[in-house]
Amino acid sequence: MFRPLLLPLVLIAPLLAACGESANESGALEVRDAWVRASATQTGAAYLTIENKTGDGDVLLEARSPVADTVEIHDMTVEDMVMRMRRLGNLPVASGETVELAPGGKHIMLIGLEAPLEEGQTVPLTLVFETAGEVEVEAPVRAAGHSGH
Ligand SMILES: [Cu+2]
Repeated sequence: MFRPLLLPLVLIAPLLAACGESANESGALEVRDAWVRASATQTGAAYLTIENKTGDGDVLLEARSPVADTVEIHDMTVEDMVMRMRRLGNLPVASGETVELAPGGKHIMLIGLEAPLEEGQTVPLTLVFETAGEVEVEAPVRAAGHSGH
């Protein structure tokens, strides 16, 4: 009874894969408005907006930057009036979703800075997505008090 089911599945699988590819061509995964908070300490934070117009879900797996030893994806929450940061293993960006990394919330943590980050500098960031692959952005350094646009 089960054997006849195997053949149709084998035929359908390549068709599904082809659908996924064409959906990717209809839109892009866009990373925009990247900026890095000025820092005179060993750590810094980067903020940006990810918009997924590909028609498929994607996942931010990791981030890299030559200015820091370690780069992590963090989320910040307030518990009992205390700001707490926690590391996220990854950051899913569903189809059609726009995820904003902004002060007080999700951010890219730059740990072990080679040098202070001063206004006027630009920091290269590489974001590695499961499907879109590596996306590179140049993030200007802005004053510590900057809160967005
Ligand atoms: Cu953090």
